[in-house]
Amino acid sequence: MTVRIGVIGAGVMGSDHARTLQGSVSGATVTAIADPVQDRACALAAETGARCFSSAEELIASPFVDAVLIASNDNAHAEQVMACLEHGKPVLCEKPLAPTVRECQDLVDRQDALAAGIPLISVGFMRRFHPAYRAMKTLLEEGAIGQPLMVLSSHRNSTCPPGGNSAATITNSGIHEIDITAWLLNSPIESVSWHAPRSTALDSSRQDPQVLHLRTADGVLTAVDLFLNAQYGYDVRCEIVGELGTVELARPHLTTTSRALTESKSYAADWRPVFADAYRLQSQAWVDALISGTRPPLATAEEALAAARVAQALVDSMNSGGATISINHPHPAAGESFAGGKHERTLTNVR
Ligand code: ISE
Repeated sequence: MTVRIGVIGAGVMGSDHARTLQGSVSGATVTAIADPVQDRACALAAETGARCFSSAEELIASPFVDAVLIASNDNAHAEQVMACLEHGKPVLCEKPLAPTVRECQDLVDRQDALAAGIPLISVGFMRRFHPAYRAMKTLLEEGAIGQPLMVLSSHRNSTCPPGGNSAATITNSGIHEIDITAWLLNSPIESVSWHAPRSTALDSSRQDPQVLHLRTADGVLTAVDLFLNAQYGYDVRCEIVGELGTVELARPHLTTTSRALTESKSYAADWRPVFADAYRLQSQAWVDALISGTRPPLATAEEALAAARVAQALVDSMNSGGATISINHPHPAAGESFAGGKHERTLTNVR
């Protein structure tokens, strides 16, 4: 069986997903591309052997589309995912599922009301498929570094496109750190605070860098620096410090050059080369599940809702000068579905 996939969005990520699905994912074929900029949709469609649409709704309704991958602007996600639910089509939506808690909640509620058996919504928190993050999680679960105590992470883009603001830094980029932290530690984030150092003069649209503090239910404290105009390259770091040792993500260098008595390492310009395997493995896992009629092992709508609640709390902290904000997760939060683990401490116990 081959799953006929329609890709919404022919920009940077839509193009990357379409090429990966068409060229490197078995059991998948890209049959449709939609983008409001029709020329862009048609150019990508010609490259991948698909039809092009200017309307996402038409693509979702098309009889040539069995499943939909959404890589459009974040603000368009909720409406497009809702349309997939109404057409009963499985959808892999790029993170964030939607920028607001309200929209994520509406999607979770609608999916629940449809009671389709296997949930239709999967969310593209692709870091969960990155081999190095997976290896770190396995080492943690095996007790290699004892109980984790703190996590030190960095998320640096070389430059950031115009059009965002400080909140978008959290809902678009910080959301990865929110999801991967809860997933790695297998514990939901229960309180956060937001901090701002001096801001770079190179971007007047937002506070940059930002520092996020995330406290999980197990009492681990995570500090993340988010710097979207770091200039020197794309750089993601993560070190977990435990009672017996540490485990660290391998650095994302593409090459090391030795020359003239000097060793130098090159960075990627953006995340695509760094996470290429993760994107491919995630899409393959999704397609495999669609073919076998099983639950896709990707992030769920409920986990994306939990991440949106944490992002909202960080924005609230930002708007209140860095106050510590608690989060109540009415749904199972990221991490809990992986081991069904119970919280060791409630927030009131956190010192
Ligand atoms: C982008 O949308 C991504 O998803 C990248 O993984 C992330 O590193 C970047 O900051 C986001 O803008």
